[in-house]
Amino acid sequence: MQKIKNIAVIAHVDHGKTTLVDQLLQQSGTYEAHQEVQERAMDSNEIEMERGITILSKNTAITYGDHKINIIDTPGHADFGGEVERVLKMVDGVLLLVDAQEGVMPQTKFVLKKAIGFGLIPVVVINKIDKDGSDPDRVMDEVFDLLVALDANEEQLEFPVLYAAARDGYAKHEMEDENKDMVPLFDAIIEHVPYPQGSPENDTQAQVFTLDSDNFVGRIGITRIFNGKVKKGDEYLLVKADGSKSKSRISKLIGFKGLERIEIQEAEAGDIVAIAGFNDIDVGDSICDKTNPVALDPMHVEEPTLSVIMSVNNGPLAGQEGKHVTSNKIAERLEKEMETNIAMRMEPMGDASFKVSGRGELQIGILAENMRREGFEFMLARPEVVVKEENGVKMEPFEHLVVDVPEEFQGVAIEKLGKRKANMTQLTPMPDGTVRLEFEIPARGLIGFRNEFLTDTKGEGIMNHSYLEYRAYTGKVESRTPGALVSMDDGEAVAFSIFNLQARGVMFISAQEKVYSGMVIGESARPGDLDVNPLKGKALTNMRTSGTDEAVKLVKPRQITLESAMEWIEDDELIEITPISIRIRKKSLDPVVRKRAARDKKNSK
Ligand SMILES: Nc1nc2c(ncn2[C@@H]2O[C@H](COP(=O)(O)OP(=O)(O)OP(=O)(O)O)[C@@H](O)[C@H]2O)c(=O)[nH]1
Ligand SMILES: [Mg+2]
Repeated sequence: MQKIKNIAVIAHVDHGKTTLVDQLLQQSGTYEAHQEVQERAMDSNEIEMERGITILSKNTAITYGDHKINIIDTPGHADFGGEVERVLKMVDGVLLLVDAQEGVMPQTKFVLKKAIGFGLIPVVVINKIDKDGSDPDRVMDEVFDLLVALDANEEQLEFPVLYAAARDGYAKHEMEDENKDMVPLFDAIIEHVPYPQGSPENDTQAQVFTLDSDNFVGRIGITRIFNGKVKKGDEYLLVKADGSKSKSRISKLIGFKGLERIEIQEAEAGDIVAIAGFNDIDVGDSICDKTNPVALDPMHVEEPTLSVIMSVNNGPLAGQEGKHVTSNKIAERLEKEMETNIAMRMEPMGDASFKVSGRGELQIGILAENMRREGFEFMLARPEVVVKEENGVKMEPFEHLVVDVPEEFQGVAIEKLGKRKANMTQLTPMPDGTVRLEFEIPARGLIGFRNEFLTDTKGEGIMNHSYLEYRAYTGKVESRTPGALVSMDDGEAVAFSIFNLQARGVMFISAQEKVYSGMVIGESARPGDLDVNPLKGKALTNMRTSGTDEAVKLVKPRQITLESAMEWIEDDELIEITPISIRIRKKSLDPVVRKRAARDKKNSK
């Protein structure tokens, strides 16, 4: 039997997981001599490369001495926490990376808590020790305290520690040791990560934890084999979470080697392979021996905490830029997403709209971004937290929030967060003159907070949060104060009017951009919406063509991105998303209807 180690690399966002995997691939000699490899090679999809973050967990395998090491790189951003949860069940050990300067962050806690829950012993890697502000001793203490707080057992508390600079390709047991290579880390993996349990002699039991597809063979399940063997051409029983069963033959078996996938004939207990041949294979399904099927526990992933209504674009500019615009097409696309993305949910709401739920704004935003790149056109409403009822009590999700701010902004940060019902749990002065403030806050209070926070801290504040738990509902939290500048006419915006409107607030549009009545074209400097006319062309006669005219100096409009729009909009607004444009509009385009609604709202207060 082959000697196998299965590990997942887990950490808070940006602490260096994918960079570390690069080095493990490189230094184990997995690449061919002439193979050209990009930095952060595992971040292979388009949005991952653009943003430099990992979104989907991915696996690879290396050979070290007489061992095969299967490695799963996981995303660090809190919104993709569901990816990490399901991956942890597939491995026998984790590398927990912690940035030697930033220390333990919200997602460090989240992922470590899950790993401890699965009984895994972490190999702790204090990473980025090359950084100027790094303080490995302090960070090491933080990790130890965290493990104690998480009720780790004796064995887990004796976790091995390495000090590393993944980017520079070395890890070592003691800070005093020489900066050389990754050998100490390879050895620590071999020494401390247990061998897989189970045996190739038992009846087959395997579980799918990720889906993939291939133009030739269709759906592929990436699978951990817990017992027995899987052989190409043999017949197995697929057992789904609901207990339903179906028999199929494995048409193709794929093994991992570095960034490559190779066809294999057979694999056995302990290994991770990709299996084709089961048409309706899903995440969480078990592949079992056909005569003695014993299914594995279906996977538990924490429920979504945030939802947003996605609907068909019904604005005046609808259908001009997108390829897929109907509710049927949108439904089909969302259904496909839900098959692979088990941390998300979708529910048709009637009226050509769907409720899409996930772990956070970024997760939903990435789905929306992928859809617009595929040619979809649709609208999104303001994200809402998923409220539940437990024993007759209304409950809402809470988050653990850490903000790092220069000392002078401590006051404003605490004040603003107070208004959003945050409760401060810790205040730590950091060596670099900043202050680290920790809070527990209703997730609702965080919607739209990032923009405000960055403005208040002149861009110097850093915030990080991650899901904590459901708690009793806290009542009203404050949201956006400035009103919207709303266009009162259809047509193309005129430079002269935009120039005049600049005094009223911050513009979102440039001259010649298409606008319509009810479209939000800027943020007002004051509270309350303002209907404005961006088409006033009367001044055109006494002006020369735009561009050559010194009189009209337009400030660059604020760039509206999908995520900034999701943060910015209020309940009575929508984001219109097409492959080309992102616009914000009022739900109701009719100014009379809006005025009446505003009056009713005022009267009800
Ligand atoms: N100074 C320093 N920077 C590093 C080191 N390791 C990684 N980085 C940098 O940290 C940044 C994030 O690295 P990634 O490997 O993408 O981090 P990650 O943990 O995979 O991030 P997510 O997958 O998005 O959670 C990159 O700019 C790396 O170059 C290190 O040892 N020292
Ligand atoms: Mg990564």
